[in-house]
Order: sequence, then structure tokens, then C-alpha cells
Amino acid sequence: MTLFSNSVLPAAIAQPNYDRARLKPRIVHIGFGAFFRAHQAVYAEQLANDHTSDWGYCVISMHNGRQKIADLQQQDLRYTVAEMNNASWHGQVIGVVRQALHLQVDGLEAVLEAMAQPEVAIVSLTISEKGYCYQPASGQLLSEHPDIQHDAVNPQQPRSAPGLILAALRLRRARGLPPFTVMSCDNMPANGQITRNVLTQLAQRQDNEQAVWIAQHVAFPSTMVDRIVPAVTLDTLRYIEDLLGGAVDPLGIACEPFRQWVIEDNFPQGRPVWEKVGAGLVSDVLPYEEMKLRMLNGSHSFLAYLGYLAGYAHISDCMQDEHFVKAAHHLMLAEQAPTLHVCGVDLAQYADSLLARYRNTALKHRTWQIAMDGTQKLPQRLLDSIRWHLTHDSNFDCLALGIAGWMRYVGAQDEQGQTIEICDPLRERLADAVNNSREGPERVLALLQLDTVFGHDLPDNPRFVRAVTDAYQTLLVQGAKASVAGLSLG
Ligand code: CS2
Repeated sequence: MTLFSNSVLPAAIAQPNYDRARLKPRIVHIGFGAFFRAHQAVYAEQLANDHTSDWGYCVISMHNGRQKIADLQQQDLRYTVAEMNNASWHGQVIGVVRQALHLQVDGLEAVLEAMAQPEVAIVSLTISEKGYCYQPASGQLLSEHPDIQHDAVNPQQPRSAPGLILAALRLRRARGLPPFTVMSCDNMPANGQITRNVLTQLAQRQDNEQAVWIAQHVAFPSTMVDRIVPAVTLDTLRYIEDLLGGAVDPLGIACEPFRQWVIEDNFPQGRPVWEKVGAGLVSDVLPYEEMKLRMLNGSHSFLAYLGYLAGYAHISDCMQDEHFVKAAHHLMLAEQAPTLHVCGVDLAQYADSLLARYRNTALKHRTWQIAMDGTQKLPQRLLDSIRWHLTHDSNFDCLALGIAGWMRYVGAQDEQGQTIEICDPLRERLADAVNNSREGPERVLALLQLDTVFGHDLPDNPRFVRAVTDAYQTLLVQGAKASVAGLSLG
């Protein structure tokens, strides 16, 4: 076994061809997870390789991922990305990270100092939906979140990501430095607006003057990000070890070849020329975000809940079942596409390309992984479209079955009676709703009481309640496979 940091890698592995010392950590990225490593960092790598860019990253992890930051430091801040298709792969070493910090290990002062460097122009985020401490149904700050309650009265000792960013902005302001631009790269509609909401609303509770300053001076561009990057498994790491000729990279990551990034062009402090490496810089990202969230993520969630219940461990396994393929296609084109406003995109082609991506058997994208955090995902993926159908009096059977699938899933027992491990920030509330209701329509009504997910309009809408209850009953009686096969997709 050779360590990645001192080994000679096979010639087929692309390596940084630029002087890494040239790169400055002009972007601070919070959330050194799989998605960042295989998405934003890859764009920066291509810019440095092909366009002499000097935009490097300082990466910060706040709570989890201690070992990852330690590994990164150990291997000279480099790691491998393997783009994998059914039968082919392309391996690349990423060198754009110039500094790596962990809040718990390096301490708040070091983290704030990195964020307050004059050269920092952007702070970007992949902290997942729940990291924003917001209410998915309304897009506003979740004031009762324990970390927000803490940060509201302890602005100097932040626990939440919004609190940390506010502390860094406060420090820059005190030093007479311009603010940085805050760029969310998480899967939420108008993610820039949500980030602005949570930051300004938390700032109002800390110090209203700072809230006014933020509203006047800080830009929050929205982005649509896309690349399928499953959680790393031991198998992936072994595969990457083979690619690397036996060198071990604990940070190696596998992803699909496809990537897309649409960015609102609003960076008063400057930005990399992302458009040179395929990103779309536009004035309004929302139509693209909605398209991706509803057609890709919406069908992903549908396949995740129903697929898991049907016994399919991976998205590519769902694609072996022609009824699941047809249902996903129908969901995308008949139930999601009509709700969209995007121009100049052939949605039928987009749907076909998504199904082709889902068929990538090299990825092993677990349905269980996508099923996580449903309370944070359902509103933008399925429920907004349902609202559209309720207004237009049109059919939404697949969407309703998707919601019913989630309800059955959070019941925490699969169709064979085995326990399902539920991962969700509202896990306890879900368990309360499940344990205090009888299986059947009563369970549906209990789960609909989660107002940060469903708001008040949906539980009050008889057509919605009936559609979800009927789908739930069908699932109970027939099981997931037969319920999907029995959808009438006319
Ligand atoms: C997935 C996404 O885990 C999930 O919820 O739907 O991570 C999806 O793979 C990415 O958004 C694709 O860009």
C-alpha cells in the first residue's frame, strides 16, 4: 500500500499542470463533502489548468468530517475524482484547495481569520438543506432551531453556518474590509434568496445595524448545481486504489461524467471566469433551479422512497423495472414539466438524459441515501408542483404516490417488516406522528400536521388529502412495486 501523497501515479490520471503556489484561497468553501469535491472544485481545477486562473479554495468543515480535513492536510491538500460511466472512467487529481480548516480542531479564531482575509471574495456553501436552519415550506429562518436560538444571543460563538458567516462579515466590517459574496450551492429553489433570508433574519436578532449593512452590501447569487455524486463506499475506494496503481486516497470520490452549473451573475467582489469551463452565467437562475429540482431531484425522491420499499437498493436497480422507468418519465414530463418556466430547454430530451444518467450502473447511488432528510426536500421537489396542479385542476397521481411513499418510508418498517433507519432532522417529530397514529388514513393526517413541510394550505385542501390518502392505502394493500405498476399513466 502506497500513500497517495508520495506515490507516482499512472499516466492516465490527470494531474494539476499549473503552479499550485500561484493559487490564492479567494473562495472560502463551507462543507468539504462529496458534492463540493466532485463539482465546484472540478470547475476551479479546469480553470487553473486551462485558463491560468489563480482562484483557489480554503475549505472549512464545521461539525463532521474531522478525519477528511486531516487526510487532506496529510496529502498536501490533493485528492482524486473518478468520473465513472458504465464501462469507462476518467481519473483526475484536484489541486485547487490551498487551505483546509476544521472548526472544532483549528478553532473559531483561525476559521474567522481565514474568512476575513482581504483576498477572499466569495464564501460558498454545500451544507445541505438542513444546514440553513430554515423552514422549507416558507423559505424563512427557523427561529426555534436550537443552534439559531444559541447564535441569536451568542453572536461571537456561532454554532450554525449562518451564525459563522455573520461573525466573519462582522469581523470584515470592523476591519474596514468589503464583504464577501455568499453563494449557496445546495438544492433549494432561489437558494440565494433563502441564504439572504436566514442571514438577515438571524442578524436582526443579533444586531439590527449589521442586518441593514448586510441587506445593503452583501450579494447572494443563486445557483443551480448538478452532478450525481453518491456517498463513497469501501468498494469505491478500492476501485480508485486500482486506478491509482495501488496508492490509497481516502478522499477519493466517484461521480458521473455529467456536470452542470448555472450561476446568477451577481458578484460585486469579482468571480472566476466560470463561463470558460462550461458554467452558465445568467441573470435569473430560478427557472433552471426549478427544472432541475422538480425533474431530477423530484424523480430521484420518487424513486428513492418507492424503490427502497420495493427492495431496490440503487437508482440503477430501479431502472431495471420498466414500470419504475415509465413512472419516472411520466412524473417528469406529465406532472413536473408543465409547472416549469424555463425557456430554450427541450424538456423531453432533458427527461431522456436524466433516465440515461440514472442507468449508470457504475455509480451505486443508494435509494436510502436519497431518501434522507425528506422533510427538507419534499416541498421544493414534489409539493410545489402539487400546488400547481391543485390550482390548474390537473392530475398529479405520481406526485401523490411519491408523498405517500415518503409517508410509508418514515413509518420506519419496510414491506418485509424490517426496520428502516430514518435520517432526518425532524426524525423525532416523525416518530411521534407515526407512533401516535393508527396505520392508514389517520397516519396520513398525522404526518400532514408537519407545517414546516406541508404549510397549512395543503392539509386544508380536501383534494390533496384524498389523493395522498388513496395513494397511501394502495401502497399498504398492494405494496410499492404493484402500486407503481398500477399507476394509470394515460
Ligand atoms: C439527490 C441529489 O441525494 C439527493 O437527494 O437527489 O444529491 C442529486 O443526486 C443531485 O442533486 C444531482 O445533482
